[in-house]
Amino acid sequence: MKKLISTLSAAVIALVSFTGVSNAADSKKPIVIPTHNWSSQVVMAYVIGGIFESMGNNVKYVPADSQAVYESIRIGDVTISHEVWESAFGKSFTTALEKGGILDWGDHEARTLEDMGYPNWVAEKGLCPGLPDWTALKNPDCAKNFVTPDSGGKGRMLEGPQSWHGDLIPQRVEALGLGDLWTVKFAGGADALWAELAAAEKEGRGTIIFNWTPNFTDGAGFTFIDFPPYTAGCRPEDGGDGKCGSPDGYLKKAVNADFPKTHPAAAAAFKKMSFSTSHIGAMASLVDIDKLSHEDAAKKWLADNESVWKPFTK
Ligand code: TMO
Repeated sequence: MKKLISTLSAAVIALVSFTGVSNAADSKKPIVIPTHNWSSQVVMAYVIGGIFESMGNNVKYVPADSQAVYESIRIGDVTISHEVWESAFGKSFTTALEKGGILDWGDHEARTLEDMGYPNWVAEKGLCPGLPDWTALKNPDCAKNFVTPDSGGKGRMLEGPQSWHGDLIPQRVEALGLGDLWTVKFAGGADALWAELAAAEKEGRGTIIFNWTPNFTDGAGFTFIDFPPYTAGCRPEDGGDGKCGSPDGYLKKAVNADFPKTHPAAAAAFKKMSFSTSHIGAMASLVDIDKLSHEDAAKKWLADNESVWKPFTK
């Protein structure tokens, strides 16, 4: 019996040390979290950093390009990405995934849409009858209500920074035969999109901007244009003709392949993390409506939502 017990305990010790990954403490080396140039992403960076810190981890934040970050994760300069938006970054993410060194760490509950649209008062004022059907944009009487001093007499659409989608929207406008009536300008940053909404309303002119959901505008009367449906391969970068809108997209998480080994507890918590459309909309609202700093927004979100995030750490 004694022999059996000692054999058994030896086996248990061997098993524990062999599978010791789940027992090992997280490395004290900082988990590197990237920050990009839209509000929910930055707030969520601090939210997730705060969750990791509550588990005893060290974190570091680095500003990063939202396309190049997947290569940075792959080679280990950045540890995680917590908002991989399919339409904007799916291609860069998939390219890194195929090279190796980065892992798909699952989806948030929220689904995403990233596309051109307009505040509802544009439709209510009758500035472009037929919207949200994209074919309404073929009408010159619509386009003329969207002219700005810099648009050369065409209707203007305001795209986000070019780092998000390159020439996706100008290509689409051309592919759909709208190039004679519409021109696309790029905003320097997200704040310029929100400033454009306010300016257009004040001036009583139409406006079409790039926007996305989840965002603070979800409850605020914004409508996305219905372009021809997205299908796999429809974009020029995938060999298609570009005559398509954006996908009903995923919102993924990704990690450096070593993260589960160096920080097993944090990696397990991050795998469980899943935020909903309303969680992410609230993170953006705290900055874009309530005007808190990103850090303060994250602190407030964590304090108000312990029942959401504490279970991720268990
Ligand atoms: C990546 N974004 C949320 C700005 O569309």
